[in-house]
Amino acid sequence: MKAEKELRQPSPRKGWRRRVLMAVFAGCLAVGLFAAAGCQPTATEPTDAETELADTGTDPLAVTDFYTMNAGDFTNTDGFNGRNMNDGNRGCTSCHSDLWSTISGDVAPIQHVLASAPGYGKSYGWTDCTTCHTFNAALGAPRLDDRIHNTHYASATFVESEHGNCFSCHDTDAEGKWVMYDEFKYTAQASGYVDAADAKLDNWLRLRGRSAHSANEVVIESEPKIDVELSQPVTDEADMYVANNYVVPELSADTYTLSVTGVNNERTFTLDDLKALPQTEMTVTQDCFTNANNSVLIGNIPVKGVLLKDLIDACGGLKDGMTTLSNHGADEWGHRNDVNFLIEQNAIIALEYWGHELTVNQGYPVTFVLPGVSGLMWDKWVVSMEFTDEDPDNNPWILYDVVGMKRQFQGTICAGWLTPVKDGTEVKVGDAVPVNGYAYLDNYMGHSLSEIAFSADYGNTWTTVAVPENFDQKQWTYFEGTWTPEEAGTYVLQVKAIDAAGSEQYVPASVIVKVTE
Ligand SMILES: Nc1nc2c(c(=O)[nH]1)N[C@H]1C(S)=C(S)[C@@H](COP(=O)(O)O)O[C@H]1N2
Ligand SMILES: [Mo]
Repeated sequence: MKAEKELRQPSPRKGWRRRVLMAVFAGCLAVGLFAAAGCQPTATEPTDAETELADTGTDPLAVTDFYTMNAGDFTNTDGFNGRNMNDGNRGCTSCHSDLWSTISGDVAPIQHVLASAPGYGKSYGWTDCTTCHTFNAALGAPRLDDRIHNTHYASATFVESEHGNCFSCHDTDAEGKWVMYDEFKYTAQASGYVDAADAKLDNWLRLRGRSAHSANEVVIESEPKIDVELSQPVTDEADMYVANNYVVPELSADTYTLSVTGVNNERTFTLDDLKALPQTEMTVTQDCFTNANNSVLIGNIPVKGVLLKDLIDACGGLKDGMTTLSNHGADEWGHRNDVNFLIEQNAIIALEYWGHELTVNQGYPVTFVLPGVSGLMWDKWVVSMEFTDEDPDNNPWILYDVVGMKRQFQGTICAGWLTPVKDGTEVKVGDAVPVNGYAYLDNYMGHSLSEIAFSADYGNTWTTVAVPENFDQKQWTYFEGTWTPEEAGTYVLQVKAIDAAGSEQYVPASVIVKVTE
């Protein structure tokens, strides 16, 4: 079995003083009041806790300086990009090489749900934080906007050495609204015009001696020469994410039991009892509900275990009138769902992933796998399953319809670039540049992935590839092939997932590629 990836350990690693400071600071964060008694700074200097939080963490900060214009991932011209855009000094990852190092250091006041370093060679960015940190509700992370502003403006590194300011992290759009630079840089507006693909604009710029089609030298290419094959490969286990909402329980095979009630013969299964039931194998994609567009909280897993239908049979069938299944995990996470829906989706009580017993983080010894539905409903460490006559529609964990998903729940309809994996990748003009990535759509309520679409003109035109009818909709669809750029310059390549039922991923996944002669 492969070693598990780097995981966040909740155990403190620093001295007592730091822990006390952290606890005080975390308490302040929790109530959101710096003026609360005991939290009020006693001097105009930042407190020790604030300075430590803002200036250290464990992330080796990249040295940036807002005063030193830097074209960053865009073509280095001494015009729009070099003198005005300043991409190299803007956005989270211009200073924090990977927000995973930031949150997995002491900067995280409590254990994060996201418990693994990003797989696939990617890094976590701003959108990986906002998926949870904009819930503003009990089920979710606290609001972070004020806190992030405070920690940056209390940091001598940010303010004094790096000359950081509002525009380090933000931009303003054509309506004058504040937006996040990290997202804005992929939009047509960042090019200096609202519609970068307008042919008149191309001419206007050329008449002024510009080589490219937009003010920021991004090449606007309709129908890019992207040539890809589609497949449904299994994910390398080392790339798979871990999400633990509560405290991880350590269950032992010797004492583990699964109690099943609401069936004709109520039973308490040991792990050996479960292994003795008929075993089924399937490959199925797990995505976190909060997977940000272009992110890594997704993977295609070979699963082995007992189908829900076979478990019910082994218990002599459901008692009359039972409509709903409530799962309970040993950590108190769990869900209630319509039994017929679960059976239709091929729900399976998993004992193995990737041909081995589950690891603790995968839910050892037993995870309830719900194919076609976001990972939050794949209850890990399941210790009891109760069939009841509750109204299955009165479900606090409603299945969201993927049409009109909030951006926080992009995971239900999502695509991402795995190659090129990072912005600013440099390639040569005329070369067949390797591209690959995934598209995925939660497969229920009639939704299925019909097409994957690519654009290199800020979404003005899309080149679509149809997903073959015989593909398994409960697995991701992987695209792999080449893109051949015919002109030097910077490109913003975009990909999005399209739903047969008419919806689509509305924030496409983008990657910036520099093409040189
Ligand atoms: N018991 C339990 N099950 C759980 C969770 C949890 O915190 N506790 N997290 C859920 C979420 S939000 C996701 S995305 C998946 C993550 O599974 P993984 O860590 O095996 O990738 O487990 C789900 N099942
Ligand atoms: Mo999740």
